[in-house]
Amino acid sequence: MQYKFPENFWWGAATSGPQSEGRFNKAHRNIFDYWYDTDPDAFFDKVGPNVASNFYNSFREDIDLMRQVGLNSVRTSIQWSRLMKDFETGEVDADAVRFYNEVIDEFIAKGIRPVMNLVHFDIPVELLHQYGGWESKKVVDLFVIFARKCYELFGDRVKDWITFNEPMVIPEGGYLYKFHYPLKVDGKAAVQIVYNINLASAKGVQAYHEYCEKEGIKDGRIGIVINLTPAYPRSESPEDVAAAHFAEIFKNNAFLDPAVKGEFPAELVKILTDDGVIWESEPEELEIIRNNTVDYLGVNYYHPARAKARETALDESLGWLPEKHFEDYEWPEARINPHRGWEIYPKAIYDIAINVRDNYGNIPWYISENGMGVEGEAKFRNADGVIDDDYRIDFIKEHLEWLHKGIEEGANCFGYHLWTPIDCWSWMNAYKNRYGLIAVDDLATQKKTIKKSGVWFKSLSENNGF
Ligand code: BGP
Repeated sequence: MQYKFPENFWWGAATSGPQSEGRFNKAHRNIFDYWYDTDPDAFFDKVGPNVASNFYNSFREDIDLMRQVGLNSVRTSIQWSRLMKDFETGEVDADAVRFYNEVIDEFIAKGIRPVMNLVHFDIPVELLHQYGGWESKKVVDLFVIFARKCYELFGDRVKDWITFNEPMVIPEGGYLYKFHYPLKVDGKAAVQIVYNINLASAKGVQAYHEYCEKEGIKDGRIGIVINLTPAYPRSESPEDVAAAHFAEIFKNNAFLDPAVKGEFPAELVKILTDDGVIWESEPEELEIIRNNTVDYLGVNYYHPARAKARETALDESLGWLPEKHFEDYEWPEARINPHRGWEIYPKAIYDIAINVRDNYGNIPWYISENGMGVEGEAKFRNADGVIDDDYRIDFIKEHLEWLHKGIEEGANCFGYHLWTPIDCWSWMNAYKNRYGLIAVDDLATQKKTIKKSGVWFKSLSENNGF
């Protein structure tokens, strides 16, 4: 064996409620449910979240498949729009409580550690329509009501919590680049949302620590999952380096720094102030952010960013955009995943490991998502009906080699989660790109088959390396 990982390493996979459960028996609609109901054409093949991978109905079989591919930990999310009957009073939906209780118990019975996330891009659509979603601090307070309920209901068994998955995607998708509902372009709102979500996450951390204190729970912890896209400059010229630096502090540090260090990067605050788009903040909120940093960190890593000094004019009519300070650069040597269009650059995982080691107090962290989306996977099915996805095995190995190097050099990384256990529904792309260790062979029948990578992942997990 060439690559051995630390003891008790998490070998797992991640999914989310909206992408796996299906909309069965839901108390409310989230923004994706609503978007699909009002504009199904926006989704690949017009496939929406109605069935997803049917986890609501087949969670026992699905969790058994997850056990069969060797997962010792799995992250999913509790849907706000399923759990809460009344967002203000905190009244919960009885069927949702039953469902999440049974899911959590089933994971534990199968020897899989459940990692529970609270927001995976999804908020109940009423909170968007009534209050303006994350633009509003009212929604921050309603989030705390939801978070508290989750801890109270499930915190006796769930010991690993996450406040938000990839919080930056919320302003990017919904308020800058129009790939998520509400499909706005409003840079100032996006910046306020960055702040409000940081505040919500800190309040969620605070509420969890209070809950543990009250219940005498000593082994619980709470973190945040951030999609880190290290930004590499086109050249060593000061202009390109400054552009990449801005991309880095806007895309990554705007969440990483408050979550881990309790403060926003001063340089970012200055630039946003100079640009006239700085968020509205109160001293007591900044105090909450300062005093409620996370216990651990999840890092989603798919691809790096590459930046150069801006050369082409921005469309002024769009108002302020972060791209004022950089321009995306297409590195000619980049290896691109042709299906998803994302660059494959495994070394960035090592760079992240060293950055967290040196600049973030070597906080405990894990890779909470990494993976390869492939279109038309059915063509790789062999005579036995199994998808021969050697490309996925190679992709994982390459990333693990760099992660291993980081760990050997002192990175405090305790696990690796693949996106995703079972092919699942993806936001706009629906079922176009498949990521799972387990295939959904047919969306209509929901027949599921372990892929070659699933068999390999089991040996990876059992051997604690490869
Ligand atoms: C991450 C999200 C996941 C998942 C994944 C794959 O950003 O946290 O929810 O969707 O990306 O991306 P996609 O489904 O867009 O191909």
